[in-house]
Amino acid sequence: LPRVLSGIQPTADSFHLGNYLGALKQWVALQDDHDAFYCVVDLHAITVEQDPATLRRRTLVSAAQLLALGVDPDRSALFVQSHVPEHAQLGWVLQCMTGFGEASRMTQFKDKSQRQGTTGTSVGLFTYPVLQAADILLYQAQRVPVGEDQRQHLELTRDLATRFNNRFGPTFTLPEAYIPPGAAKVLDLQMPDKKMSKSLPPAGCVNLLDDPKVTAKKIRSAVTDTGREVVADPAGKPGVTNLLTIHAALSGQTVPQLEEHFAGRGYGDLKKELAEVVTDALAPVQARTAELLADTAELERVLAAGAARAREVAAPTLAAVYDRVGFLPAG
Ligand code: AQP
Repeated sequence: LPRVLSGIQPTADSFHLGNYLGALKQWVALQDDHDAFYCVVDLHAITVEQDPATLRRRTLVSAAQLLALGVDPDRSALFVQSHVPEHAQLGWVLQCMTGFGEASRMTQFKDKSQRQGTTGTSVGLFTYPVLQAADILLYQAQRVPVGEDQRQHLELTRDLATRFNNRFGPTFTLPEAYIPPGAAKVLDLQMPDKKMSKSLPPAGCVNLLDDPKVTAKKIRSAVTDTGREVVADPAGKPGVTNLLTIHAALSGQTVPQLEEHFAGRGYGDLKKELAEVVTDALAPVQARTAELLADTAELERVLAAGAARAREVAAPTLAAVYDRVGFLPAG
């Protein structure tokens, strides 16, 4: 089976619709015909300042949501990144092969460091994409399901793999980004020129664990565009197009079908129906997440088994890397 790997940061109390439709939905689908490795990337989470108790809680909440969304631990290894020390170990080797200028060109770093300011920006935030490359290359993953915003990091990963292979001999599989055609970039409901993100004000971001009333209010208040017709037009009507894209991704209908369905009706109808579609889709996810968090024993068992399985694959990759770069065997 082809191998797939992806990760998500435990940096919020809930994932949002962008995370789900851009990435996590594909995580679930790919399990059917892939050997899947999925991780909660807590090492990445400390690239910005964290509160220890909050990080611990969010790591569990993240794992619970992944299971509730349909990640199946019998078919996929679900684990916490810090439980597999090979990530940090390979990360260091790859950092030593990354150019300073090359890392400086990453747009996510430019955006995030601007928000943090120079004193708040850690070196870890700068080398984040290199650790992400290590996450992927350790597992010899062929596919990486991510949203559009991750395309540049995937390119860096491929460049580093190629560089290593050319210099030390074939070691890493070259991975490809697996970006969904429909909802690769879910937009913020208040600022539909930006991707939905937990770092923007909460009104524009629909969280999977939001109360249904809160979700309905966020959707009702979504910024729409001038005009009245419910039609997709990414340049002229980004807000309405975004609502249609979310609807289509969750309801399984196509955007043209939805345009026909809403013909002669206004934005208010679209928002009302979308709120129902979203809250109906999220209700079982919320219930299952709560159940898993009420007694975390099962969750902890799943994560321990996932880490053991991950190490079976990660350890031989790291051993080959250490050997090829010239580290003396430990004996
Ligand atoms: N708006 C989005 N549309 C589509 N996909 C998205 N992803 C994130 N936002 C969108 C995808 O979600 C996965 C998890 O990414 P992450 O753990 O790196 O989270 P993030 O990108 O940090 O999420 P945010 O909310 O955007 O956080 P900030 O504001 O801190 O940058 C990835 O596959 C990502 O593509």
